[in-house]
Amino acid sequence: MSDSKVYYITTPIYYINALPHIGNAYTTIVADTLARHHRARGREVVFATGTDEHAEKVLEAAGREGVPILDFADRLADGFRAAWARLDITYDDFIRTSEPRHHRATTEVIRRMMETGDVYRGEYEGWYCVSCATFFPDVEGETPTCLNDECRKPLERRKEPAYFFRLSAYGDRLLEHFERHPDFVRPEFRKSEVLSFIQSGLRDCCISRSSNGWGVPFPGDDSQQAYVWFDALINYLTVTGWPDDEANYERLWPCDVHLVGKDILPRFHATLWPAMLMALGVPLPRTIAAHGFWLSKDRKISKSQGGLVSVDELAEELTSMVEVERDVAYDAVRYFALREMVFGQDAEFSREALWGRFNADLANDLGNVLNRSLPLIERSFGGVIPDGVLDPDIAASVQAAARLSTERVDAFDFRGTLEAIWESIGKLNKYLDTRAPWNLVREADLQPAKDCLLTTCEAIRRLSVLLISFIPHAAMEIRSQLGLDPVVSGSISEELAGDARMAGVKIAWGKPIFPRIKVPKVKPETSAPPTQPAAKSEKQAATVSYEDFAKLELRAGTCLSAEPVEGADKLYRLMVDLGSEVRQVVAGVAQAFPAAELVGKQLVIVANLEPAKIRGVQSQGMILAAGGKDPVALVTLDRPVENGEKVR
Ligand code: ME8
Repeated sequence: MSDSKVYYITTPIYYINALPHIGNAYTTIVADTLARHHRARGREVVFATGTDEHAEKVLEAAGREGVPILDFADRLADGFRAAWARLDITYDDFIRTSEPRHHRATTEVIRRMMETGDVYRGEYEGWYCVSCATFFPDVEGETPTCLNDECRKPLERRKEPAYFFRLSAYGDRLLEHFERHPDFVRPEFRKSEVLSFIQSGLRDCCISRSSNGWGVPFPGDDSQQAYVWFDALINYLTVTGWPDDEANYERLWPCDVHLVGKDILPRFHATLWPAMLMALGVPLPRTIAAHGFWLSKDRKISKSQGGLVSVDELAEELTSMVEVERDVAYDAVRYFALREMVFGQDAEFSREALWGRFNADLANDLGNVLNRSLPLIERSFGGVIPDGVLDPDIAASVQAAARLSTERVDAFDFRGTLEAIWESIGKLNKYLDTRAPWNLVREADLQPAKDCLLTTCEAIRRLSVLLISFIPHAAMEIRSQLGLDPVVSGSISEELAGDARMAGVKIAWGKPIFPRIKVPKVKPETSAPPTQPAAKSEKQAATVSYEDFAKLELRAGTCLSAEPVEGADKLYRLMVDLGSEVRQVVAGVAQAFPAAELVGKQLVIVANLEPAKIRGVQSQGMILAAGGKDPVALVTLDRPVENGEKVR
């Protein structure tokens, strides 16, 4: 990788026949993560995305709505921009193929290729899929369907004068390029499909069609316009300012990474596009990285197949399920997508898997590290991170996560990167379990508690630097809670070098960033008719069976913090450490006990109570107290036990 040149990264430009779904969003999230990560490594980055507007299906979609095509295109392009803004996608350029700069670049490409004889006039006769915007000259049969397995729509017969690109002349040069540049297509296993496509023999490619007024006019022939794929691929050059802005072109080109889905790799990005560049005498991009599909019940999620789900919908659902900031909900979807999919392979999408990751990785693993250390610093050290000595194992595990992050991001292994970071978070949680700083703060010698809390805060600071490319808003919130500037000022290596920087910092602990979500119960397929409820209700008298009692999960938990709930003078929001997790519990004991009396006490918690929102605050359990509605005494244990221990 050359470090002097700008790191130039692109997504496919998306068709605007519908707004983006999780599939388009995934490619864009990956590109954004790469862009953020490389910026965090101190490189200048140009990240481009945009919209592919000249497809026939776009014209058809506008026709169905009865809207002028330009208005339709403007609306949809704005829709894409707005969707990416909600996801905080940090693109530097948004290219629309209807823009004059793109028409200029496409026209110039064709003009130059006509000059060299790489583009010539002929006649196209064969089949065409409108939905995939693809010609299929070789298909047999009376009414064939599209060769793309995911599409299979009926093909249209076309016979028209057309211009061709001399693709057949480039097969050997393409194979040679693959041979010489092992990183040209990533991941490695995606290459074989491309090679067999090229080895099966390349035919010249029809690159024009009769003009319908919605496309790049063919230079010198008003009856024709550029074939949508031919013009779309050129967008990557348009962004550089080619052919007019030589300085910017030199700054950006060759592109470092074209990120694409596997559907548009073999035929288009790894064959047609490099051959076009060879014909122009322009160097090829360094890498084309192709990922697999998000599937829903084993079928590709796509605009034409349905089964669509948008990131907005998912984030919206999360915010309705739990008290979580909107930006953080979007981060949770980003996290899920990057963690769940092995880059290059297909992955099944399900809401249950998203919620599972939310609870296990974000609320539990990451959330617990914060929720178990920051309230303790607030309570025992006046909110100022104490000075101490760093634990070398924890420090080493964070450094290992940083090293692996860089290596794995470079290998497009985003899941592996997150696994490495989470391994370090797991170690930090275990460290807190064994050191139990909530007990150490009761000792006469506070130094071990100080060492532990400094180690934890320093590790979180460093991990926030690694996390910021993946879950930017949550990472910024973590940094704010740590009392740091949410924006990381230095590069990853600067931020991770040197000694601990957290001693003496005043933290700003607020509330959990990722509270656990209550996962909706799956409705049974068939529900039993409500017959004969009497037998049960008769038993509702004074006694309960042992089985019923045993359903209650009572556990010991130390109260880490107690804060008043705004607008409710009887309520506290407690953070309670249950050993493997920290719970937020709303308790109506504020008038009976000052907060200081609760903090540090080991209480008894009803741990399997259905979560509920009390005065808008999520409560994940209940503490036990005597005195009914007006509590007078807390149920505590007469000697300390491990947090999370069952109470019977
Ligand atoms: O093909 N899973 O645009 P497009 C994962 N305009 N990714 C998916 C996906 C899924 N189920 N569905 C779509 C085009 N994608 C052309 C591109 S580029 C010069 C022209 C993603 O709107 C994936 O990146 O059909 C795929 O390649 C892209 O969206 C296709 O988007």
